[in-house]
Amino acid sequence: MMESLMRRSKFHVLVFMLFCSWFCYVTASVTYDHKAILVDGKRRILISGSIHYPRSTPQMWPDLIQKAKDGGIDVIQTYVFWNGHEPSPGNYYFEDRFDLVKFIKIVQQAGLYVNLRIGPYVCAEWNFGGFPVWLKYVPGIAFRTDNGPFKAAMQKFTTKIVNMMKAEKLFQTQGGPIIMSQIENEYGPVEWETGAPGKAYTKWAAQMAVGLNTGVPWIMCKQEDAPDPLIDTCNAYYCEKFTPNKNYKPKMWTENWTGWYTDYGSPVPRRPAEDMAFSVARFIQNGGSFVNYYMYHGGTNFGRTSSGLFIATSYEYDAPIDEYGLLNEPKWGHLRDLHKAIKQCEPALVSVDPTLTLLGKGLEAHVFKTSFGACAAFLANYDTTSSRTVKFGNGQYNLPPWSISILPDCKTDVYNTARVGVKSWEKKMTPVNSAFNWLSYNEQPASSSGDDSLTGYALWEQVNVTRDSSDYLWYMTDVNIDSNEGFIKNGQSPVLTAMSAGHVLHVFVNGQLSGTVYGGLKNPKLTFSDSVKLRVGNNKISLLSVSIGLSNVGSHFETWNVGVLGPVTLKGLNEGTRDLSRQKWSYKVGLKGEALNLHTTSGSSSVQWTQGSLVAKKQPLTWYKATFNAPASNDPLALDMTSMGKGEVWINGQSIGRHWPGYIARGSCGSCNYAGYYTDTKCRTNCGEPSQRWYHIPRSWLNPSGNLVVVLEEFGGDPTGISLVKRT
Ligand SMILES: *[C@@H]1O[C@H](CO)[C@@H](O)[C@H](O)[C@H]1NC(C)=O
Ligand SMILES: CC(=O)N[C@H]1CO[C@H](CO)[C@@H](O)[C@@H]1O
Repeated sequence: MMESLMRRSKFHVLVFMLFCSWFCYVTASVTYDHKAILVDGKRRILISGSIHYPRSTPQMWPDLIQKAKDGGIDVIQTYVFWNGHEPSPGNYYFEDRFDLVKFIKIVQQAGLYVNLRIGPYVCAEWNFGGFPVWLKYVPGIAFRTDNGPFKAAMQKFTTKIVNMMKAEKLFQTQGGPIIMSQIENEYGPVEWETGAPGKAYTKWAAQMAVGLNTGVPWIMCKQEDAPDPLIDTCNAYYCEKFTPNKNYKPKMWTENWTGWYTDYGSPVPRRPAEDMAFSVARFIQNGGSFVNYYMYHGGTNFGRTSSGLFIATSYEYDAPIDEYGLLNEPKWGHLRDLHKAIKQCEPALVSVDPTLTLLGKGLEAHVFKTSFGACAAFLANYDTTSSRTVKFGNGQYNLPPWSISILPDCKTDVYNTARVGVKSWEKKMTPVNSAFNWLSYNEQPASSSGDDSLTGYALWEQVNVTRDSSDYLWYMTDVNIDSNEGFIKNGQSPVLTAMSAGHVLHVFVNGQLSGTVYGGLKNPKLTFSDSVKLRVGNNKISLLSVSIGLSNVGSHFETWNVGVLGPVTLKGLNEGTRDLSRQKWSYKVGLKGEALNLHTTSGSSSVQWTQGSLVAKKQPLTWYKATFNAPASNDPLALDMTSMGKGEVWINGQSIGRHWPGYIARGSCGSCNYAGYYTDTKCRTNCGEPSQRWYHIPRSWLNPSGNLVVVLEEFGGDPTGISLVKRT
């Protein structure tokens, strides 16, 4: 008896294994049709959320992904960040925050799918749109068009990523979580501008991608002419009117903005949970089957990764999970409830196209009624101000303004997008430590000397010289003043004018700061023009030009310049105006403190720091350091930097990003009137306050005690105002 049972169960296992190796092999597939993406032959309504792996730490990933799963997310969408992975040609990096394979495996362990947007152009408010800076200096290159060197580099990197995913068996057809990949990114508008070479490039990119045989579909977002078999998808605040370019492709929304990014000097954008839910329900009721939240967790632009659009270090995006990994309520919960309601409708949604019935002016019913008895209905009220009661079937339904009710059985209203059943949480930042004991180190402004190695009789473009190895470039020159100069005799000062392509300029004359000017998001260009104190004999002019990352978007953004391109002139001399642009200039890349690695433990002990009452305050170009112990609780931590100007902050040698409060002009905040059409000039908060006050310190970067914090301050600030806070 025993024996025969065992034999029988062994036989079953064997049959099962045979069956599975045949059956599972045959069915592991991702395809699509006019309704939806089919996973293993089954149509799916998929809710996706963007989480960009380098914008959080590996220690945060499991929790973020679990919270996404609990919020009803099926798919995690991420870009692939080329410049993080290939810092110099052929030299690859896939560790720590750039451990892409680890990130995807964590998603897989949570039982979610991945939409991998390889790009490799990603935009994303990320430095240089994700392109490595060295790529710009490949001879004969032109980005994102029918150009040999560019296509070769793009193909090489895309192939590298695809092969890596294949080797780790991460595509769905190999048993992995990746159900879709993306090539290029929002190229449609660029193609339109580029013309024939743009069209040829689109074709090439699609063919190249398909040739990599990933076994899963490729998408192109914002690309109306995406060649078959690629799917064109929509990116916007609302996408319900979007139709794919072929009727056998599903209606998909790859970037649904949960908010917007923050830039220095602008208010912080917000998008209400109700409007977010409304837009998703509206897309689904119009036959949409894939929605992605951009962002589901925005995170942080650590280090120097934010782009030259004056993008702040925080990339919180008003996303359902906040920068610190905490739930942003009521948004997270309200969307979770929406996802539940949509999932209840899934059998009907994937089976038939909706029929539209008008129930009155601005009132619609979208009904998915199947032949097998499943029925789901969406009742919509587009009126932005008044509630309406509608008759539908045998029932009556009250619809608040600008809302959609979901009836998974065509009878019961289980969810309305404007009725929020979730409590909002008050987010608090509470100080946790007594004051830091700061030491300071003053960086002397660089000036020209006889042995400068970089010199020329011209003003050089900044990135050409720095290759973005630092935000800083010194432009240094000498000005000789004769004792006969009229301004000396009558006690006046000549006017120095320096024009720069961006982004910030500090002007030093004979070692003294004469002034600081900066551009902004709308116009990065700037001009310094002010009287300067010059003495008889030799004067040292030192211009410290500062970049805030490189542009990530715009027509041929790769050709946009940074730095002092001139002219640089001196007005008010006997000779009239002296043009300094073509005289001898010396260059120095980076700050002395950077070369000394002052942000690290070993580097910071290589110089003499000032302590006690002599610690510098309100002095430009100053480095500060202190040590602190980690607070015991597990609450997320941040530094309140309101008392400081601009610069960068490091914790135990790792950069938590550039700091810059960027005060917001009061006039730039509109009232929040989202109903109707959402635009990013409305719904902004924090007017009159800093764009960014708090800077996230990842817990995993801290030791229990003796943590080194180093601050580089350019403008001059008061370090005694810096405080460590916890987010609760
Ligand atoms: C770039 O830098 C080199 C020196 O490294 C210089 O010769 C050249 O003129 C610079 N070009 C521009 C456009 O600044
Ligand atoms: C055209 C446009 O505005 N595209 C933006 C969509 O949103 C992403 C994320 O914020 C940006 O990277 C794109 O530039």
